[in-house]
Amino acid sequence: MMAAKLNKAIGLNSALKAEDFKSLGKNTSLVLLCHQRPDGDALGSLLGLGLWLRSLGLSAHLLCPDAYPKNLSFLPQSSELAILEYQPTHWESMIEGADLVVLLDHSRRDRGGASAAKALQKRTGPVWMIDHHPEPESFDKSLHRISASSTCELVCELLHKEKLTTEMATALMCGLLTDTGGFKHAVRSETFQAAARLLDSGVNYPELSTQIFDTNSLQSLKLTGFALKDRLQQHPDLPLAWMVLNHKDVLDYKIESGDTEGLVNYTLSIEGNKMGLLFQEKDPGITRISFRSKGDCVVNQMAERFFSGGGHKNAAGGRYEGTAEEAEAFFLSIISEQFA
Ligand SMILES: [Mn+2]
Repeated sequence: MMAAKLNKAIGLNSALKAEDFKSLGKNTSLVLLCHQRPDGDALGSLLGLGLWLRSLGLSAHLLCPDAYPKNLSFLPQSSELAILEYQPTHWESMIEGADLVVLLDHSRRDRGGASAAKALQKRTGPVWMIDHHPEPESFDKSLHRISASSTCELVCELLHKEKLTTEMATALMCGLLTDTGGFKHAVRSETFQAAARLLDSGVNYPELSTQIFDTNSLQSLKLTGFALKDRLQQHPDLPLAWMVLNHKDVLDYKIESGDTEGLVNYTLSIEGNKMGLLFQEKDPGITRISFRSKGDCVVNQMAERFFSGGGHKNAAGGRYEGTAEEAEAFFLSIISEQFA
C-alpha cells in the first residue's frame, strides 16, 4: 500500500509509452515544451519527439520558453520551433487549453519560466513529462530516469520500436552529445545503444560533432586564453579549481551567452580534481555560477542550498547577489565542509 502510494506520488505507476501517443486522436492539440534557456538536449528532445509525432499525422507545437543559442540553429527543422516570450499571450492560452502538454528535459512546472508556469497552473487537462533531472513533480504520465544521460536518450527508449528518420535521429543525437560533453560523462550502456541506433538511422556523426563543438568565435577563444592564463585558480588543499569573470572582464571581452560554454570544464581537466566552478558577473552585482564535478562529489545540493539553483549531481547552476569576487569569497567560506 505504501509503495503504491509512493509510486503514485512520483508518477511511476503511469510510465509513458509510445502507444500512449499513438492512441491520440488526429485532432488532438499538442504542445511540447522544453525548459528555459534551452540547450542541445532540450531542443533535441523537442525536435526528435516532435518530428516523430508529426510523422504520425499529429500536429504538435514545439515550444521553447525563450530564444535558443544560435549555434544550435543548424538542427533539422529548427525553424519550426516557436518561442513563447515572443508571443506570450498566445502561447499561455495554448498551454492552458491544449488537449495535451508534454514537458521535455524538465520535470518541475517552474522550469519553463514564469509565463509557462502561470499557464500550467491554470491548466486542467493532462500534462506528461519526459526528463532526467532529480526531484520531479508528479504528472499524469511520465518517463523519468535520473540515470539516463539525457532526455534524448529517454526519447530513444520511448521510441525503441519506432522507425526514426535521419532528421529525428540527428536531433536526438544532439542531446546525447551535448548532455554528455561528447560522451565524456553521465554515460551508461543504454547511452551507447541509443547512439548506435541513431547512427544506423543515418546521422552524419563527424558533421554533427563539428556543428556542435567546433563553434568557437575568435573572441570566445581569446576569452578562453585569458581565463586560463589570468583567472584559473587551484585550491591549495582541495581537489578543486575555479575561474572568476567579473563584470569588467565581461565588458572587456564583450562576453555573450554561449561564449563561456565549456569554459568551466577546464577546471575539471586538471588531474585529480573533483570539482570545478565558473563565476560570471554578467550584470553588475549578480553572479551566475556553474558547478561541475566528478563521481560521488555532488554539486546540485550545494547549488540549491546556498545559491538558489539546482541541477544534476555532477552539473548544476546557481546565482549569488553580489560581485563575482564576493560570490567567490562566500563559496570559499563554505567549501571546506563540503569536502569534510
Ligand atoms: Mn538534459
